[in-house]
Amino acid sequence: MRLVNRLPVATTVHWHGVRVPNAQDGVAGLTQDAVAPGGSFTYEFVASVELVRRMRPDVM
Ligand SMILES: [Cu+2]
Repeated sequence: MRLVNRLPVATTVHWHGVRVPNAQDGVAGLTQDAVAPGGSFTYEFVASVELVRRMRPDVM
């Protein structure tokens, strides 16, 4: 999945509660740098049924 940040602030996608490779887990400042406005990041892992069931947006 490719994140293209069109927000005015830095962001990531965190796959909360889903087993993905650590480097793909999307915790800014811990497992990756936040994606700056206008930047992008490609998350690479095999999507499981578990992941598809849990996908939902959280805006903080
Ligand atoms: Cu989490």
